[in-house]
Amino acid sequence: MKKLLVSSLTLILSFSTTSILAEPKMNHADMNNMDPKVDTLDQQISHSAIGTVTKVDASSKKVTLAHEPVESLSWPAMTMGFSVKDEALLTKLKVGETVDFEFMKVEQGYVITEVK
Ligand SMILES: [Cu+2]
Repeated sequence: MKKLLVSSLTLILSFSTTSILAEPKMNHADMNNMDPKVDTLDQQISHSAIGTVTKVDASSKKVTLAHEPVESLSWPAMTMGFSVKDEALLTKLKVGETVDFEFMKVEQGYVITEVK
C-alpha cells in the first residue's frame, strides 16, 4: 500500500513538471496579473537580456526574440515580440543572431532601446 502511494506521488510530480515545461511561451499579461505591483515599478526601468532574433518585421519596427531568463523581471526564458525604439537598431537585429539588448516596458508592451 505504501509503495503504491509513493508511485502515485511520483506520477503526480512528473505530471506537473511536464506541464510547466510545456508552457515556455507564458505571456506577459498573465505574469502582470500575478503581481500587479511589479508592473507599476517596471515603468521607466531598463532591463537587459540576451536573446536570439527569430523574426524581424522592419515595416512595423517589431522583432521576435527567444530571450534568456530576465532576472530583473523574474521572467523565464521565452520567445516574445518587442518593438524597436529606433529604426537604426534594426540593422543590429538580424534573424539568427544572438544579441545583448536593453528594453523597457511601455504602455503597449516592451520596447528595445539598445542593442550591443
Ligand atoms: Cu519575455
